[in-house]
Order: sequence, then structure tokens, then C-alpha cells
Amino acid sequence: MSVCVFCRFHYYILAVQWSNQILLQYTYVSVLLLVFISLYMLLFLHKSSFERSFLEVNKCFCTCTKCNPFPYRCREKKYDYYSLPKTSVVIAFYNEAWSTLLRTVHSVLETSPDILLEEIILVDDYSDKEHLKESLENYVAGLRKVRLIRANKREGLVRARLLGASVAKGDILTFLDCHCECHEGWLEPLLARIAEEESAVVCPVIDVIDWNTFEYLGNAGEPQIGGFDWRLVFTWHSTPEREQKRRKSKTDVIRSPTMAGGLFSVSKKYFDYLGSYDTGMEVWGGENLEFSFRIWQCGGSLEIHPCSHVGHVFPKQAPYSRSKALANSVRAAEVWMDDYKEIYYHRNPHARLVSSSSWNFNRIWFQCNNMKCFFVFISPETFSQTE
Ligand SMILES: [Mn+2]
Repeated sequence: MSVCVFCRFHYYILAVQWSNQILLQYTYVSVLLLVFISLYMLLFLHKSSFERSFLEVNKCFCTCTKCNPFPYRCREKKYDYYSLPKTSVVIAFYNEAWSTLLRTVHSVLETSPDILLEEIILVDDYSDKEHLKESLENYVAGLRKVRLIRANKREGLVRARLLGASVAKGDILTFLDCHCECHEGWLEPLLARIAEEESAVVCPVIDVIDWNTFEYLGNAGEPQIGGFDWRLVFTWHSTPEREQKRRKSKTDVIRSPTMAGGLFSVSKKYFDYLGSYDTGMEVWGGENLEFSFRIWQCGGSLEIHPCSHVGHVFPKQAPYSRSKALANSVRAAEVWMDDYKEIYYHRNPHARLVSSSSWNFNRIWFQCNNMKCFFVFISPETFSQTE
């Protein structure tokens, strides 16, 4: 009898031990599971959200030794936030995908200091995609500082941007493409430079986001500057020696003969003074070179700030027709290139056949220099490269 009682007791003890062990194992397993789930969410799930993990964007700058475009000194720069001007960010779009458009918006909201961001103005250039109608309106209604305005007909990039600029309240206009991701600290250098020099038009360094995987690839080596070829196509170049010498520090702006066009900040006052954009430009293309020539020839400067980084998805192919780009280039050549336009026509005989009304820009009133000055002082390399 006593043995049996002992047996029962023994079994009871064993049962308690087993259940404890099982419980303990379950606890281990669930803790492990939780760790795995959190890691998974941290590493992968954010890719499908609009707010990309700061870690991911930063990895190129922090761990990758091959590409180290972000000079360490940029992080040491201090800004007097109360004295910097505020900016309106104008983002024009036409049939853009939901995810890329909202990633752009969220990245601006996440990375811009509140005190420097007046508003984000989304300009719908008469898109016909369903997701950009009521759903977008509802979504934007829940976001602080974001406004959505719509064009009544297809206007093209230039006039859509101007529509946004016309209602902007900030002292600085910052134009962004609708498939960008701003990097932490992108805004301060642009605004600080314009506060220092009002006639400076400043572009961020454009980092590459892979169009297929959306991986943030960054920008290998030193930032490149803009040029163009004789078909009036924008090209990238390494910074010439004389410009490297002119800069006193790695964090100084780099003067660039032309801009890619999608991303830049400009003082609203200066932009209006300089005649904003040529409103005769259709759809897309050519407006960036026209504006670049105008800035340099009429007393401004066009610069790239090495401390400001914005990612941009370079599409594999254009999302819409660029057939109007040629007529836009002809307009740019006619207004700004003087006799050099003959070289352009010589290289592009079909450009002569394009009927393009020209822009009556009063170069004398603005005391603008000629194209020769541009080649001699601003871009001698571009001329020798493309001659
Ligand atoms: Mn773009």
C-alpha cells in the first residue's frame, strides 16, 4: 500500500516535472518565434510599407566602403533652424503608382524638420488612374501639411509645377519628382545655401533606387555634375579639377552647368523674378536645360549640395510619351544658344523641321550674358567634350 502511495507520488512528481519542462520548452519556442517575427518585420515587411527603414537607406552610407558619398563632415554641420526659410515641396504627378507617390510624400514628412516644412503640394496633372481619384483624396485628407490640387486638363510637367508654385506659401520652392525618397538631413543644406545666396538654385545629390527591386543603391563616389550633348540631351560628368580647387571643403556646393530637372530648391522670389518656367514647354524634357542656361546666363548659379541626398527611381522606360521633348529643346536652343544653335541643328537636322514657337524672353532687360560666356566660364569641359 505504502509502495503504491509512493508510486503515485513519484508519478505525480514526474508529471509535474514533465509539464514544467513542456511549459518551459513552449516558452522558449514562443520567445524564439517572437524574435523571428520581429526580425522579419524589421528587415522585410517595411519594404512593402511607405516608410522605408532608416537602417536600410543608411546602410550604403554607413557600412559600404565602396560608396561613401556622404562626407562625414556633413553630419557635423549645425543649422540655426529658427533663421532658415520654410519650404513648400511641390510634387507634380501623372498616373504615378500609389506606392511610389506615397513613399515620396511620407519620406518628405519623415525627414523634413517640422519647422522648415511649410507644406507639401501634390499636383495631379490630369491622371486617369482610378487609385489617384477618391482614394488618394481620402488618404491625403488624413495627412498633415499635405494638399492635393488637380489640373483641369493635361498640362505637362512645367505647367503642373507652376500650378503648384502659384499656391505655395513657403519662401522656398522645392520641386521633387513623384518617385523619390528623401534621405535624413536632405532639406537643411538646400535651405541654408539659399538663405546664404538667394540667386542659388540648389539640387540634392540624386541617389539611385533600383526600379525593379526598389533597393536604395545610393551614389558611388563623388557627386557628379550635369552637362549636355549637342542633341541637347542631359548628361552626367565628374566634377572638373578647377571646380574641386574652387571648393574649400568637401561639404561646399559643387557648381553644375545643368540640372537633371526633377529635384531642386529655389527661392520663390528669385524663381518669379527669373520668369519661372517657359510655359510653352509641353509634357516633359528640355525644360531642365532651358532653366539651367537661363540661371547661369542671367546672373544666378546652379549648384549641387553634396550633403543633401534624395533617392530617385530611374524608370526603365518612360511612363508616357516624350514626343514633345524635341520641340522643347528647339525652344531652349532658340532663346539661349545664339549662334551655337546652328551646331545643334547641324547634329539634329530634323529639329529644323519641328515647328516651335519661341519664347519672348527679354534677355536685355535681365542683362543676361550670351552662350559664349556660358561655355567659357561655366562649362568649358562640356564644350570640349561635345564639340
Ligand atoms: Mn523622375
